[in-house]
Order: sequence, then C-alpha cells, then structure tokens
Amino acid sequence: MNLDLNRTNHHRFDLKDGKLVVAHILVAFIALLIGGIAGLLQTMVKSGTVKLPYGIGYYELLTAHGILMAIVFTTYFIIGFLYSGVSYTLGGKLLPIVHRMSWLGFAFMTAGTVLGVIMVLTGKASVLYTFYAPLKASPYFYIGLALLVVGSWISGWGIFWQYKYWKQTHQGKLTPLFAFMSVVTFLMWQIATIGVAAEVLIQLIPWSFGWVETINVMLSRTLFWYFGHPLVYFWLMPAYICWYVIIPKIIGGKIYSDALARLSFILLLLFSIPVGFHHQLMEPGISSFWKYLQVVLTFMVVIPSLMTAFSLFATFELNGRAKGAKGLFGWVKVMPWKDVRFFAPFMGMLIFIPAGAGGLINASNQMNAVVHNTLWVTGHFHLTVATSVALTFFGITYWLLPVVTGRVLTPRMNKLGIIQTIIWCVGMFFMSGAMHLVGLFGAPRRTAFTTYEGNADAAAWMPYYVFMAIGGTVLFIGVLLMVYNVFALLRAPKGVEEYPLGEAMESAEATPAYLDHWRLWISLSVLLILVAYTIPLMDMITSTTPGSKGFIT
Ligand code: HAS
Ligand code: HEM
Ligand code: CU
Repeated sequence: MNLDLNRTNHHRFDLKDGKLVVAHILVAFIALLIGGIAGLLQTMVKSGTVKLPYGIGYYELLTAHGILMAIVFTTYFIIGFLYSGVSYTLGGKLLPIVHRMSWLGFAFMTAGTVLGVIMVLTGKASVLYTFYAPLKASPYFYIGLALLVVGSWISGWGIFWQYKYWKQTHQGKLTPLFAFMSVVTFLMWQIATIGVAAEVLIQLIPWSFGWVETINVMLSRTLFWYFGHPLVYFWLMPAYICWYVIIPKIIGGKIYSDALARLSFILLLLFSIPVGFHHQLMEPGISSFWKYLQVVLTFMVVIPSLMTAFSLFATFELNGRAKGAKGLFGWVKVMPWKDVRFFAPFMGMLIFIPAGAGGLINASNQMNAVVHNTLWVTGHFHLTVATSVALTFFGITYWLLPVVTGRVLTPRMNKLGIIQTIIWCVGMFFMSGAMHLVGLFGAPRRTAFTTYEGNADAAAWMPYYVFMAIGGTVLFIGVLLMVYNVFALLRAPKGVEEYPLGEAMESAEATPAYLDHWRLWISLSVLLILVAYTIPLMDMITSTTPGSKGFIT
C-alpha cells in the first residue's frame, strides 16, 4: 500500500489559519439565520397565514432569501472549508502572503455583502437573486455584487498561490487530492464569474446609473446563465470534496480511486460552463440548434455525478466487505449511523438521487416546458443546494470547527447534530415534496399569496401551500438548532480533533500524470465555451431588437 498519497501525517491544524476559517463559517451561518427568517415568512405569505407588515414586498423578501442563502451562505462556507483543507494538506500552514490575501478577499466580500443586503432590505433592490434585467436595482446593489465577486477572486488566487508554492517545493509529487479539487473548483469559478462580471460592469451598472437608457435583456440573461449554471456546481464541488475525501476516512474505509476522483473534477471543469442554455430553453431569441447543443453538453456534465455515485457505492461496499458484511446492501449495517460527520452528508447523498433525477427532467426540453417557472423548479433546488449541499456543509461543520479551533466534538453536540439532520430531512420532505407536486399542477414560482380572483384551479393549490408552510416551519427550527450548534461548537472543551482526510486504495503511480496538465484542461474548457457560446452571443450583440428600459417593482 502506498504511503505518500494524501498522507495524513496528523499534524495539528494551524490555529492562526483557523481564525480565518472560523470567520468565514460564522458569516455563512449568520446568513443562514437571516435567510431562514425570510424563507419561513415566504411560506407563511404564500399559504395566506401571514401578511407582510411595514410595506415589505414579497420580492424584497425573496431577494434577501435567495442572496443570503444561495450566494452568501454558500460562498463563505466554501471558502472557509477549502482554505482549511488547503492549509492542512499544502504545507500545514498558509504562506503569510496567502493568509493576507484571504483576509483581503474576506474584507471585499463582506463589504459587498453588507452593501448589497442593505440595498435589498431597504427595498432598493427587489430584483431576486438572479437580478434579471429589465428589473432594475439601485447601482449600489450591483456594486455590492461586484465587490463580492472580486473578493472571491482574491481568495481563489490565494489558493492558486499556495498550490504553486507547494508544487515548486514538492517537485514530482502528486498534489494532495483535497488541494487538487480545491484548485479545480476555483479555476471553474474563475472562468464562470467572467460572465457575471461582464454583465454587471458593462450592462447593469451603467444602465442603473442612467448613463445609458436601455439594456439588451437577452444578452444579460445569457451572460447571467453562463455564470448561473456553473454557480450550482461551485456549490456542489465542495460537497463532493467531502464525499470523496472526508467520508471514506470517517467510515474507516478508503477512497475507492484517486484517479477517478480527479477525472470527475476535470470533467466538471470542462462541462459545467457551456450549458447555461438549459435555463433558457423556453426563451425566444436563441435558436433551437444552440439549445440542443447545450442540452447535449448538460447530459455530459451528468457523467461526473454518476461517476461520483459509483465511486461512493464502491467505497461503501468495499468498506462493508472488509468488515465482514455480505450481499449487495450488507454495508448498510456497518456504517457509523450515529456519527453526525457521516450521517448528515450521507442524507445529503441519498437525497441527491431524486434531486439529480429532477435535474434530468428539467434538462429535457419537452419536460422543461411543463416545469419551467413552476414551483417544481423551486422544489428541485431545495433538494440539491438546500439539502444535498447544505446538509453536507452542516456535517462538515461538526468536525471542522473543533479542528480549526483546537477543540473536540462532544457526544452531546454529535447528538444535537443527528437531531438537526433529521429535522432538516423531515422539513424538506414536506416543503420540497409539496413544491414538486404543486409545480406539476402549474403553480408558479416567485409569487405571493393570491387567489387569482377565485379561480378554481388555483384554489386547488392551497393545501400544498399549507404543507409547504408546515415544512418551512420545521426547517426554520432546523436553522435555529444549527445556528445554536455552531456557537456551541465554538465553546466546546479544548482538545485535539483530527482532520479527517481519506487515503486512496491504490498507489500514487496509479494516478496518471496528465490529470495535472492545467494548460490542457483550461484550453479545452475555453474551447468548449467558445463552441457553445460564440455564435449565439454574436447574434445577441448584433441583434436589432430594441433594448429595454428598467422596471422597478
Ligand atoms: Fe439544477 C434549475 C438541470 C443539478 C441547482 N438547478 C436549477 C436551479 C438551481 C439548481 C438553483 O436543465 C434554479 C435556478 C433558477 O433560480 O432559475 N440540475 C440540472 C441537472 C443537474 C442539476 C441536469 N441543480 C443541480 C445541482 C444544483 C442545482 C447539483 C445545486 C447544487 N437545473 C437543471 C435545469 C434547470 C435547473 C434544466 C432549469 C429549470 C428551469 O426551467 O428553470 C445534474 O447535474 C444532476 C446530476 C446528478 C445525479 C445524481 C447522482 C447521485 C449521487 C448520489 C449517490 C448516493 C449515494 C448514497 C452513493 C445524476 C452522486 C446511496 C445510498 C443508498 C442507501 C442508496
Ligand atoms: C426560494 C423557503 C432554505 C435557496 C424559496 C421559496 C420558499 C423558500 C418558500 C420560494 C418562493 C417562491 O418562489 O415564491 C425556504 C425555507 C428554508 C429555505 C423555509 C429553510 C428555512 C434555503 C436554503 C437555500 C435556499 C438553505 C440555499 C442554500 C433558495 C433559492 C430560492 C429559494 C435560491 C429562489 C429565489 C428566487 O426564486 O429568486 N425558499 N428555503 N433556500 N430558496 Fe429557500
Ligand atoms: Cu443548470
């Protein structure tokens, strides 16, 4: 067996880097708390239980929820988590310059978040988290977004810097798997965010300041989804890092294949980006050929997820057999069900099976016509990001906070974690289940309470809204418990908790060197993007359709 690959040499986590990690995780969970209040209120409004006071608009609430949950909670958590693994596996400590870059990134992101959230909460940016034109926000909202993105770039560059230094000082060594995956994740992010940066800087900011009268809506939506789809993989890839690298260690097994894990990440880099049109299948202005091409590429990006599923089953089964389990599902019996570090991410994986299946339905053009803009889609992403990803992040928190602060995960906290996980699954079963069903009956997403003037079809949606509100209430209890857990973990008894890094089954030589050929992968990724986007973008830019003025809700 190999000793060099992803070797866990059990050094202690650098506590100075730990502060950086804690800062990111704390902002993430504060966002979860505020976003959770908004989410609860949304379900209350939709079911007619509550009327919003003080002239708060439904879109204002929904924008706050989407931004705080999908952008702020995720991005901060991801940067905190990836920095922990990069620090631990690439030298045991961040270089001073990298440490400073990460705090600088944090400062930019936080300035942007505060500015953006103030604009939303004062009703000056009720444009939803997709900030589609021609809905128009205050320019300061867009400036806030720009700062957030630039901050995330600086943090990403810090990871590249640490990686480059490690490579120079470890010539010929295979990059530790965690760090490799972090680099891929941020490479993907770097390429994807160029789209949203262009949209915000070239289109939205000049337009919202009034420097130009109108905006090219088609172009802005396309630039958004060039970024918006890889955004969902930016959330997913860190969860995959946990599933590939951390979970095998926690269950006392091995990573099934180091090379397969790396290949799946390379495929995610290649195919995450040129697929944005699967969010625009129902839009006029894009010819069916380019939609078709991007749908084909969408089905390509499913492959690394299927590889992940395969690899996880292999890890579980081989681990089970090593412990004497028999049969196809014998491994289920030997899993550490009472360990929240396993249980929470595992529930995330389990739920990713129906969640991913829903995605395949969405991506199929004809079926997209049935579900597009209905609550079905909202149900889909409350399973993917708000459950598979969120539960995995929660599960990480239980060991990450103790590791980076020099504390231990106590049996009591572990138990609270298990309870929290169950609450989340129950709440989501009701909320997302009801969303999926009522979406199939045509109930639209992004709507406040309305009876549609007593329309009978719409009246039939009401019971589902009530189930959504019940689920939302349970979930909100889950949010409160999770936030409590975070603060309790920060006060846990001092001690040493190990950073749970898995080791691969095969030897380092089994991982082909070409997987580290960044120039090749970046070039291929750019090539695919050019093929999928150049002609449609040219059509949009040269289109003679007049631009649109702004609208404020
Ligand atoms: Fe999606 C809309 C297609 C995955 C998030 N998606 C959204 C939106 C969000 C989102 C936020 O094609 C709404 C955006 C908006 O506001 O308008 N999605 C897909 C496809 C996939 C997919 C094909 N989505 C995700 C992930 C997300 C996410 C991941 C967040 C993290 N999605 C769409 C489409 C739309 C869309 C259309 C537009 C809809 C519309 O009309 O507006 C695929 O990547 C899914 C692949 C996944 C699988 C599952 C693999 C299973 C694994 C688990 C193994 C389990 C184990 C445990 C080992 C094929 C890896 C087993 C244990 C046992 C005991 C059995
Ligand atoms: C939208 C509830 C947690 C991401 C919604 C909507 C509801 C809701 C009712 C849809 C409203 C509509 O279309 O009219 C909740 C509740 C939660 C929760 C009760 C837990 C307490 C989360 C989490 C995430 C998330 C953890 C992501 C990490 C989103 C996004 C939207 C959304 C991106 C779409 C916003 C839009 O359409 O502009 N949520 N949610 N939610 N939620 Fe959640
Ligand atoms: Cu997508």
